[in-house]
Amino acid sequence: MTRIDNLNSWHSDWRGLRVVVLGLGVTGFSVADTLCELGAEVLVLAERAEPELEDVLDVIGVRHLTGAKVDLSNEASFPAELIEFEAQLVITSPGFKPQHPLIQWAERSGLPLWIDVDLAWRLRDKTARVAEWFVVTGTNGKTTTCQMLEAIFLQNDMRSTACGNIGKPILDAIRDPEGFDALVVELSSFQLHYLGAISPYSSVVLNLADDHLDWHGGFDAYRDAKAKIYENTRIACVYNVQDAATETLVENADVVEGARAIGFSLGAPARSQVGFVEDILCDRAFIENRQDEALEITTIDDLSHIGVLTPHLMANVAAATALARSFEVPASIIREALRAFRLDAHRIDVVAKHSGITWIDDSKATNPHAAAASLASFESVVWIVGGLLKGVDLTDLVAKFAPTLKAAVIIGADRADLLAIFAKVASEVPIFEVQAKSGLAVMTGAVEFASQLAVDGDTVLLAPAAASMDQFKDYEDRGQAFAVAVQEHLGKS
Ligand code: UMA
Repeated sequence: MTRIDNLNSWHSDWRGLRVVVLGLGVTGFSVADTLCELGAEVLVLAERAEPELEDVLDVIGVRHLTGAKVDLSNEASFPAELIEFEAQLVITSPGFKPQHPLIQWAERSGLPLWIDVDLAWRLRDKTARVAEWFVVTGTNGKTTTCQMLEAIFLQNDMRSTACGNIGKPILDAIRDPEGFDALVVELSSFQLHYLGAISPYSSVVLNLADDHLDWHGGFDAYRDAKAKIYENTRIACVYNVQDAATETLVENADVVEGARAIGFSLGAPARSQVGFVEDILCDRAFIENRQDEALEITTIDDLSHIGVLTPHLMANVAAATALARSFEVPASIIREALRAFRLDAHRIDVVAKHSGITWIDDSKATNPHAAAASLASFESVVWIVGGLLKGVDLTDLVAKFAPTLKAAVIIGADRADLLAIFAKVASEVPIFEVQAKSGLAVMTGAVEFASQLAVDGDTVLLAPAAASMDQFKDYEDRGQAFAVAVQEHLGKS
């Protein structure tokens, strides 16, 4: 047994442990800060860093080598300080690809390689109130599902927070002085790739489709990373009845004895499922007599205020409900929480309705799977599409929705790829290419084109099926620019 194997608690002796932390974004900072509090010796390495974070590290006395000060692009140029440090553990930020020279170096050196979630799991007993973990992944809908589950737990008078990939590093939640009853942990495929052993209360893979293939090096590696979420689950492995791949992952998982496989469905629930009987959401999983009965949770009417009630959103509601019911949250509480729930901006957000044309911002649709959910919801669409494609092929998506497309307005850095795809599988769809390079100008151009094509009854849909960082700060910035461009245009017209 090594020293690392014994470090299983906040109260273990972490003092003097030499840890290399990779990255200085929100994850790297939270890891370095936590380890510093525990008395470990920390060396942070990053190719770029916010000066403010570096300043804080200086104040707390954490060493860091970042930006132009280091060349991390190949092992020969690694700083001498890294080798002299004689690390005992490496904790990476999720953005580091498995092929990164530092990751390769850590693996070759036989060093334990963790992600922040591994550290958080070991430190979860910081306060007397030790939270149960509900872990959520999937290609799409993670954030919405996590937010719904958090809202349900809060309504149930539990201390709960959504954390992880959602934007709040999990170690920030772990270090909360009051502790939590439940952590709703959104995990990305990057985090799951590096994750070691945790044992969540319940877990879910919402859906599985192509995304981040360049990072993982292919679909199989991406799927295998997602599969890890079910490992060691104690109570319920929740899967998507409409997405057979997720059920297969459950079947192959090594879970704690007694853990159940629970399906969520858009259709009527079979035994051990949560689903919709016409317009009523029902539980046939966590009731005594599930052979013959179903428990009403809520109705479509109660959900209609949330926004455009796409099948995708209904699936998120069913998944969050299944997770909450696995913790025995009463139906009436779930219903109340969902009645009060509101979606974040940029998720199938109706920006304007004017002259019979509906303008919709779904900037959050950063991959084809999310864009498909959006496109399927409307009959005649002028589609604003494009951005950074991340190695994902949009051919199937374009081919599938070509019949409902009035036109496509192409934005983003990877426009040439998209133009070729449209020429190949949707040559009848009129195409417009926006040449502007970044920011509002891109959306002003896109909206200008779209407005010339859309007529009464059409939807102009920003659902780019691609990441935003080529032309915008992030997907929120992209959605915001769209909304501003639409308002400016309508102000003029
Ligand atoms: N870095 C390098 N070299 C690399 C990669 C990163 O030096 O090859 C350094 C950067 O210079 C910077 C730091 O690492 O100093 C950034 O680390 P990071 O890219 O892992 O980002 P964080 O700021 O730590 O944010 C991460 C998640 N980002 C990614 O996975 C890319 C955030 O998810 C998450 O909210 C946060 O941790 C808290 O858990 C964002 C995301 O885009 C929102 N996630 C992807 C998605 O949802 O599709 C996976």
